[in-house]
Amino acid sequence: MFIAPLWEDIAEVDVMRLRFAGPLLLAVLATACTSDDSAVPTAPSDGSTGGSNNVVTISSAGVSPQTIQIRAGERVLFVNNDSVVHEMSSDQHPAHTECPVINQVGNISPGQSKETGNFVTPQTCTYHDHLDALNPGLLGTIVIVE
Ligand SMILES: [Cu+2]
Repeated sequence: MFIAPLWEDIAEVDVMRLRFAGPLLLAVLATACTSDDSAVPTAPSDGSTGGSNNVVTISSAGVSPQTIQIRAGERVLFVNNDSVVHEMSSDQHPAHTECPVINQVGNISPGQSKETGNFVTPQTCTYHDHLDALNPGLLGTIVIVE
């Protein structure tokens, strides 16, 4: 057997490499985990919904909650759990000019979720379902605070 000793040498070198590289790899991984953990609590600054709080659900009973408070720069996610299409639009009907970012939701199909644009100005915005504009259950209010 001529090749066997050579293979053994290579195997030994690999073991030596692992002995040196192993702890180094662990240290790198530990550092990466630490930096990931410190990034988690950082508040979003890009106009995100701010987590799962800014959600309005539409059902056959109407919108819930009917009044939601958010911070300036945030958006609202509308979730259509109803079995029919809705068209969430800013007041006043039919011009929809009070808070135009709400009009980005617009047509929303059953099972669909759609976001408003960013609410930048502290104010109170009201909206309705343009396809059912007289339905009081589908009237809602978004209060934007500083
Ligand atoms: Cu309308």
